[in-house]
This record gives sequence, structure tokens and C-alpha cells, in this order.
Amino acid sequence: MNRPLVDALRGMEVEKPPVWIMRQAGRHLPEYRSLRERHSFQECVTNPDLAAEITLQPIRRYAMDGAVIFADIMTPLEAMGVDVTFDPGPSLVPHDIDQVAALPNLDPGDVAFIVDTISAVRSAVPNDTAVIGFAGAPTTLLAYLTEGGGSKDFMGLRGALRAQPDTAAEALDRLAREMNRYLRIQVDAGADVVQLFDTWAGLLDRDTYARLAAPAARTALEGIDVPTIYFAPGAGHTLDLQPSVGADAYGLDWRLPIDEAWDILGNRSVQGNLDPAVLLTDGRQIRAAVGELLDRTAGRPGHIVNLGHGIDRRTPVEHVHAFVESVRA
Ligand code: 1CP
Repeated sequence: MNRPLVDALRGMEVEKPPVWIMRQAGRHLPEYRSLRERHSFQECVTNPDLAAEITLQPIRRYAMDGAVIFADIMTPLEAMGVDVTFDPGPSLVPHDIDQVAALPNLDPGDVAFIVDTISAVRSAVPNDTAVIGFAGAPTTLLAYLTEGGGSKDFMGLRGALRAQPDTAAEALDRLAREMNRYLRIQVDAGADVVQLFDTWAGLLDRDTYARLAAPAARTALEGIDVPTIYFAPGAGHTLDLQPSVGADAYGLDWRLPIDEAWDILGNRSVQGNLDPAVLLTDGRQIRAAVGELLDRTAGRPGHIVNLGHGIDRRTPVEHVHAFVESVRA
């Protein structure tokens, strides 16, 4: 099966670098926002017709090389008995880390909708489009669980990792095993690629990252037999440590030039790393920035073009067209 995104993740030469955008489903698209006027976020995730429709919206508009399944990193925690609401970010009762270590196994019956969404998407997208499943990395999930929602510094997590390192390691392992199971469910359903989002790992110092975050991420990806991507934005200080996670590819934020970051990671595939703010400028600047990005990777095999983090909700659709077209030109 010829899927350029999958081939590039395996480090193979491809005709043109594959392209997709993190958070392409939802957020900036007017057709998503109009659906959301009639349906709650959770209804959109758990109803396979709606979730597949939202997943397909950016594929119809931009013919991306990958279709990322519409769900949230907190979604599988609900199948482990955690009550989460979205407003718009996740909100839940803060958990102690010993409570997290004791959470029940994920009940596959409670994520049956993801299986139906993935098969609906697989049969609707062109054959060369890759279906991208995902999960939150253990550290990032533990951050939301201990804090009860978003935070700029996640002091609850960082305090707990220091005060109770052994229980924290158990809690991370618990989450890692269940996310491994959740990723396998997505692969069995037809995901061609999976990405692990470690959005908050960059808050940790190198030593804590190496001792706790990286091994837990490794467990989450262990034995997954499709190409895997690990993405930890704001974690440039851990780039040399990240390959211990054992992914096939590493997502890069925009803070370092892609060639410098790639040299630190070594001989692996990379994904990124245009600053999402570039898509708030204009066609000329977008083309110039893509030109510079592609000059820096200079046809090196294993580059997947993406932004350095999720697309901003204010991004005009024409700017996304300009981005995708200049990658393909
Ligand atoms: O009202 C709405 O429309 C809800 C906004 C929203 C959306 C569209 C949330 C709540 N989640 C999502 C979908 C989503 N989340 C996807 C699928 C679509 C796609 O990628 O195109 C994915 C992959 C995520 C992943 C996610 N959720 C991450 C990791 C990625 C990243 O950007 O770093 C994180 C940190 C979350 C938590 C979350 N869920 C929602 C919000 C607003 C947040 C951030 C909360 C915070 O500020 O901490």
C-alpha cells in the first residue's frame, strides 16, 4: 500500500514530503464550528458519524496526506472511570497520584466508538491517505489528572513527581499500559500511524524527564506495529534524550531550526516545524517560510511537513491552502 506519510515515517524516499496539520480537525474550520453549534464536544467525539465527518472536513478541503481522528487525549480516561467535561479544555476532579496508580483498566467496550470512527474514515478517505490515531503520553495525562484541568505550570504534577517519585512512577506506568492498549485498539481498527502527544513534558527538568517521562512514553508505544510519532513541544532541552522513547519519528516545535534539531535527534524521521503564527500572516510570507523549511531539510528522507504545534483557531482557510500548495509545488 503506497501511503506517502507511512513511507516517510519509515525513512523511505518519497516524491514530495507528506503534509498534515496538528489540530486540523476542528478549531479553525467554519464547518466544524457550525456543527458544534448543534452538538456538544463530547457528542462529536462519541458519535462515529459526527467524529468521522469532522475528521474528513480538512481532507475534503486540503487533501492532507493524513487524517487525524477527531477525539481528545482525555477521551480514553473516561473508559478508565474518570469523569471529564470540556469547557472548552478538559475539566475533572483533581486526583492524587496514588488514586491514578489504582485506576481500573480501560474498558474496550467504552471506546467502541473510536473503532467505528476509524473504520468509517478509512473507507471514506483516498487510498493513499494515512489514518492517524493518537493518545496522550502518560506524563501529560497525569498533568491533567493531578491538576484537574489546564494550567500554565502544572505545579501539582511537578510537586507530586518530587514528593512521591515511586508512586508517580506507578501512576505513569498504569497510564502507559492503558494507552498502549488504547493505541492497539486504534491500530486494529485501521489506524496506519499513531502519534503520542506529550504536550507538557517540556515543563520537566532533564533528569525527571529521563527518569519518569521518557520511560513511560516508551511503554505506551511498545510493540505498536505501525509507525509511531512522539511529540513533546517546548522540550528542546530534552531532544537528545527523546530517542529513548523508541518512536519512529519525532515531532518538533518551531523554536529550533529543523536541521539543527534533526541533527540532535540523529537518523530518525522528523515532523514539523513551521511556527503556527506564520499561518496568520499572508500568502507571500507563508510561501517564503515553507521555502526556507524545505531548504533546511534539503530533500533529506523522512521529513513530514507539519506545524510546530496545533493550528490557531483564527487561521484563515486560504492560508492553509497556501501552506499546503507551497509544500506540493
Ligand atoms: O469546543 C471545542 O471545540 C473543544 C476544543 C477541543 C478540540 C477541537 C478540545 C478540548 N479537544 C479537541 C480535539 C483534539 N484534541 C484533537 C483532535 C483533532 C485534531 O488534532 O485535529 C487532538 C489530537 C487533541 C489533543 C489534545 N487535547 C492535546 C494535545 C495536543 C496539543 O495541542 O498539544 C491536549 C493538550 C488536549 C487537551 C485539550 N482538550 C481541549 C482543549 C482546549 C485542550 C487544551 C487545554 C489546555 O489548555 O490545557
